[in-house]
Amino acid sequence: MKSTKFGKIKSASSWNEKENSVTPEGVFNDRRNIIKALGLGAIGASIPGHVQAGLFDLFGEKKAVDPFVTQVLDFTKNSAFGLKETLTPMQKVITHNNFYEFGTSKTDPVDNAQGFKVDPWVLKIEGLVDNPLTLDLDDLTKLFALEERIYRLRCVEAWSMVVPWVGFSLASLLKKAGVKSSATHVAFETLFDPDQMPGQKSRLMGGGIHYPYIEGLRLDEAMNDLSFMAVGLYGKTLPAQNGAPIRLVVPWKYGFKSIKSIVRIRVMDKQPPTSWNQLAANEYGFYANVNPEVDHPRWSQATERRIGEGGIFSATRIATKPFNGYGEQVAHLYKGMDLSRFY
Ligand SMILES: Nc1nc2c(c(=O)[nH]1)N[C@H]1C(S)=C(S)[C@@H](COP(=O)(O)O)O[C@H]1N2
Ligand SMILES: [Mo]
Repeated sequence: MKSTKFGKIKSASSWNEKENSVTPEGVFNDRRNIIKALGLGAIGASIPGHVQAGLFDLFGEKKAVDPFVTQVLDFTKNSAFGLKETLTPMQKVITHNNFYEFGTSKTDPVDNAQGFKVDPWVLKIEGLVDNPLTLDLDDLTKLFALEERIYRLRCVEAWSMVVPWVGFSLASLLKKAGVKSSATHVAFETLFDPDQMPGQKSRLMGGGIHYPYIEGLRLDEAMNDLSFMAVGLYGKTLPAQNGAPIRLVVPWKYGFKSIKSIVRIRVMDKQPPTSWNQLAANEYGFYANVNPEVDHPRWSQATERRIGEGGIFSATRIATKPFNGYGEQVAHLYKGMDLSRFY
């Protein structure tokens, strides 16, 4: 077990370690977040050090059992996006990750992303829009009413989860920016900060991706009601390893489209290049719609491992559904397209 700012987390590399206390950066961030969560804001910044330490101690108990010491979000549950399936336990959602900026193994992100700084954050919405936007960290949770949506997440590696995200629709953000009529596509870019993201320093550790990580959608896909900007999960702000402070979630596409820690959204009039497609175009297409009938060149996509209860590698194998079960909402977007060619 390992103590992090998200609580006691079991990760492969720390199985043999005995409990250790949070890192100095973790303590610092926790204290700032607690002060923020209490609404003390600027007052918190001017509280003398020993008082802050006391405030922090007050939460010591909770910290041990609660995996997030970050902000609790205000949101409403959107029942239109509920699911009958069992939620993936939160400990799995926040410890089994793909975030190659922090390393390529599933536990690298939780091990290496602690202390990741999201404040200050700048997200720009630019390109073919009438009102380019520059949002700061506060804007991300305050500009739009937040809602919770439960979505399936299906990775191209044939595992899946069911996650309660908190956020707002991508369409509402694009509408605020005012998309020009000449626009056809939307591109997304992750933070580039090799000092914080060790995978961006080394080709090997970063999985060969040419950073910054970039992704894209066709404009009609981006405007579809399902396309979601997540700022939280399980009711609280996103842990770094899940893409803090803001990430895309496109539930009918393979997980690699759901780009994390976004700093730029650019509305364009052509299809943007995308990271995984640039790395291996024969394996990862621009569309990347979940499709049990189109196999990856190296494995079948007919079934998936639903990450669930039990040990860290345990899971049940289930059939993969076309468009990850969201065909009713999105199949019309691809009418007449050969989906084995546009994979
Ligand atoms: N910037 C960035 N975004 C990313 C990735 C990444 O490596 N870097 N991995 C993707 C992949 S392959 C998947 S499956 C999902 C995983 O999201 P999760 O870790 O929150 O489950 O994030 C996606 N977004
Ligand atoms: Mo993935």
